[in-house]
Amino acid sequence: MSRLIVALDCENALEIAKKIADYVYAFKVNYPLVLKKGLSIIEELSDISKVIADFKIADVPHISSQIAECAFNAGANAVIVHAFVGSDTLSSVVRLSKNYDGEVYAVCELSSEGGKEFMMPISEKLAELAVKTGCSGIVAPATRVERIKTLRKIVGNLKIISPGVGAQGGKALEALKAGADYVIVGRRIIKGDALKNIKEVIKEMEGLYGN
Ligand code: OMP
Repeated sequence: MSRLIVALDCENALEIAKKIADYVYAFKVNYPLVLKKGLSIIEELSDISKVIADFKIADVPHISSQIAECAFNAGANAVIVHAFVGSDTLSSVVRLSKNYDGEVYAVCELSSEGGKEFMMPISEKLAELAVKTGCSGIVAPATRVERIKTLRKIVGNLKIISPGVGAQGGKALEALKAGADYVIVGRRIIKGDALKNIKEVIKEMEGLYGN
């Protein structure tokens, strides 16, 4: 099974999704796409594959769960929430997700340089919170694979999804070897010939697939 989540951060998301669906575990949609195309894009993509709605939810509990509800009603299989908002918000989104058999991923440490400033010093605590509140998994940076190793020890068998591969400098194979279950890849695949690019990324991940 594929261990690739493709971030469809582009306007021709649907066209690309149709071309590469056979090679992905899930598609991830973010604000720019949904703000341009509307929530209906989640519904359209959900006919093709699993969809992770990356709204990086970070509000008070009753608003956060309403945001998640919109995503699940549109057909998303999972939502991404910021862990730093605390246990009440995480718990309210997890509770809501159960009505949809949906998954909740908590961001512990952003893959960007800024992720080192405030998040890295507390990301182990955030990972503990994700476990305590019943999240399905966490988001941890492929740009700093030693952090994936550390966070894996805390989250046990929760899923780790890991962005920052390709355009941000991270390597898919290294992130997976460090303990990520899935890597999230955007520009490295969606810019240019997506089918050719995804095959190249899969080649870079070879050795981890059982075939
Ligand atoms: P590329 O840099 O083009 O591969 O895109 C990365 C995708 O992963 C974007 O959709 C980001 O919003 C997302 N992302 C990060 O880049 N870093 C993080 O720490 C967390 C995420 C995320 O939650 O998906």
